[in-house]
Amino acid sequence: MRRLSKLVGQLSISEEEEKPPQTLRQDVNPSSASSSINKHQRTIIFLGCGGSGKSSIMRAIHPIPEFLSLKLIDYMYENILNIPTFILGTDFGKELKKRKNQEFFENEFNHHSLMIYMAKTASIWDEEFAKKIYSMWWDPGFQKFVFERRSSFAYMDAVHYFIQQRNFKRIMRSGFHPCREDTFYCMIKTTGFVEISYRSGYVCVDSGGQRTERKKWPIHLQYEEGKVICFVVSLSEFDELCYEDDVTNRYEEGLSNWDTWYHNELVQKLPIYIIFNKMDVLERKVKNGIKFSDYVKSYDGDDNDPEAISEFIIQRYLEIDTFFNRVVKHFKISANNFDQCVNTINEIFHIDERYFGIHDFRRIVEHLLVGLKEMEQSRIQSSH
Ligand SMILES: Nc1nc2c(ncn2[C@@H]2O[C@H](COP(=O)(O)OP(=O)(O)OP(=O)(O)O)[C@@H](O)[C@H]2O)c(=O)[nH]1
Ligand SMILES: [Mg+2]
Repeated sequence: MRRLSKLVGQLSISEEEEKPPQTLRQDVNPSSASSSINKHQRTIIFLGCGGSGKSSIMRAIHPIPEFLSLKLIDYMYENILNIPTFILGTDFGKELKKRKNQEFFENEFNHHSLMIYMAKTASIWDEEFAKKIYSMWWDPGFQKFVFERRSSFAYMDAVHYFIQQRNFKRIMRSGFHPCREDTFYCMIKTTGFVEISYRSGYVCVDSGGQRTERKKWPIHLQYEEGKVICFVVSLSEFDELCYEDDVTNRYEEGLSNWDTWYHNELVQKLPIYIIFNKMDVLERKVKNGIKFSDYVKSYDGDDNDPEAISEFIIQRYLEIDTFFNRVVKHFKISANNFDQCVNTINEIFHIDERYFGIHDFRRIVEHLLVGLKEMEQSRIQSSH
């Protein structure tokens, strides 16, 4: 039997809750941010929208120690319950009440009994409740309902892992110790910044990617020698809505966020890398028959070809960089492939060591190019 501290709502670790595990969150104030970076160290600042996989990449290269991973167990429970709680507590719940029970659940559930069970979880998660939740998640009617409305729910990637029978059974067992995969999939929205020392002299800084968190990004974007930016982009978010407003398509949000920060003058001073993440999730969605072109109307390629779709997305991002060619390199990965993450981060640090001497020279050339472009534009305008 487990007691949960908090069930409903978003999974950010906030100040009001118990002190978060040390390495999961670290707020940095503007004055201390740049001074915390040693002059001779190499630093990657991870930026990107919420859910793109920044923290997952950090966990892949720097596993959470066991004593901290135990603190994530409650969040795993929350990941499993978040969608049912959301469904029953919002207009979806009202919609369900109107529908005949059979249209929603094919098993023995009904809305009323589920509400009672959900209310019970506010304090206790026992064997009986775990069984109910498991069979609810695997009820074909419930699965269909969630699938149809998947664009409204965050947590899908985490839930997909936690409700698999072999994982669910382990998690429910008393004395459960999370393995590396469990902590990888556990979704906790990052607030503030999390700094890890990857190797001696090599630091990675994770940031929160939700809209409110992005306002804090400039804290870490002051120019420093040895600092680079790594944008993380999800390749699989095209059929999802932003958690922030439940309206904006996340693919659109991702592109416009990239466009905005690419042109930000702080970002312009730093070398940029892009990691296109969640290739495995994109492949799974394509396999499940979800059509990219239903969501991105400008795509006229093959909806059954994840490679073609990912290349299309990558080109949309890189075309914003056509003029300046500021993106040093881009990568396509699945963060659940830990070796791939380690190789990618090593490569960024390695390239960057070679690249450094010429970065300042590039910046001078870029300024000259901007000047030339503006002169050319004003010449064209005056000749009309
Ligand atoms: N299958 C799969 N899941 C992934 C991958 N990358 C991330 N995830 C899952 O996606 C969810 C969100 O990932 P996070 O790393 O928390 O996203 P984030 O960018 O840190 O989000 P914020 O902290 O809100 O800015 C987690 O449940 C991860 O386990 C991936 O490549 N494949
Ligand atoms: Mg995060």
